[in-house]
Amino acid sequence: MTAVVVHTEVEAAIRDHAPVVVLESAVLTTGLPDLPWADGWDRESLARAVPDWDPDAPLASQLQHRMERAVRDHGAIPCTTALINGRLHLGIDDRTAKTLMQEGVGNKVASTSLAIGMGSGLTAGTTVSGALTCCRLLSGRAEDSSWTPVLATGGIGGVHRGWTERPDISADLMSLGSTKACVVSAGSKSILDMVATLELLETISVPVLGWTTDRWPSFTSRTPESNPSITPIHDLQHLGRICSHHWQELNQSSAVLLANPLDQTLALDHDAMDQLVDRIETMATEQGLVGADRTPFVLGTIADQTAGQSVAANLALLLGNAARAGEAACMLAGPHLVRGDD
Ligand code: PSU
Ligand code: MN
Repeated sequence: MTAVVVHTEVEAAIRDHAPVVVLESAVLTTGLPDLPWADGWDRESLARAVPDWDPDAPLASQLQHRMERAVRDHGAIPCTTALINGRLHLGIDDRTAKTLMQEGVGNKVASTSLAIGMGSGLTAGTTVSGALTCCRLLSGRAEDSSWTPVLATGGIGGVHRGWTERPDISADLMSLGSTKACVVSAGSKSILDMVATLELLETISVPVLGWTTDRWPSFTSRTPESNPSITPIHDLQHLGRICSHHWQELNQSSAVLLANPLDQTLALDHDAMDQLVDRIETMATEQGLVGADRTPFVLGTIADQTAGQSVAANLALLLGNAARAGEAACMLAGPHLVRGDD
């Protein structure tokens, strides 16, 4: 049995130089519960954020279907990545997705832990760094070295608050510095040190672009004017030219990061969210929650305290990123990037 399983549709897409969007799956196993919309949560904000979402269907499973559909609706082939019983799947079918939701709950693998998970027969979702390892495997299979995948996530990992005491820096950053892929994200996790994260992205040579924005977005919160500035782009051709210069002419091996902000009318109040996250982080510390137990507690408590509004916003941004990634993948796979006219 091979340790890496490439879905036939994905294999064919790479052979044909077709657009592919790689999807991480840690959001499915650790970010959102695979349960229906909770009783006490606000159904109106859900209906506003994601029209025709079924509140009675399990969240994570429905999200996986909807993200794949958003990619397809925009002309690209989705490639959800996951570790299933120690085998790394690049592209999954419904049966594999079910195994992931049932047996992978609470588990995530990053570039650092993939080999350990494979050697131990683990079932887990992939983080951005884990999915970037998958991007590298896919690029290695393409005949044309200019074929580059696009990766969609909600928010990237980064530099954690308190890094001067303890250098907790997500492997996502190191992988972004060393993998050719265009990564679409709505900012970084709200529990991070945003300024330090942007500084480190600069250090590791990752160009950061903003889709119609010149500010790094604040994930599910409204973007304040004080956020770090980034380079705005307003059309896909501009993205295509920048990617072509970065990878083809300059032969750089880092990712290009495209920040795709959540529709600001759906975003939550920035200061209220910041204070809420601070309070919940303090609670987690007081309860001695560390490692794998901590994030589910923090995310679950934020969801309850906002009556599900944070979850509704999270779903909306994830689907928006999948759609934008689909468009970007089609642009990058296109035969003629317009060069030299910028
Ligand atoms: N953003 C969120 N929730 C998450 C993640 C991002 O709001 O759960 C996941 C992504 O998969 C990201 C990972 O790649 O967390 C980073 O985790 P770590 O800090 O352990 O590297
Ligand atoms: Mn971390």
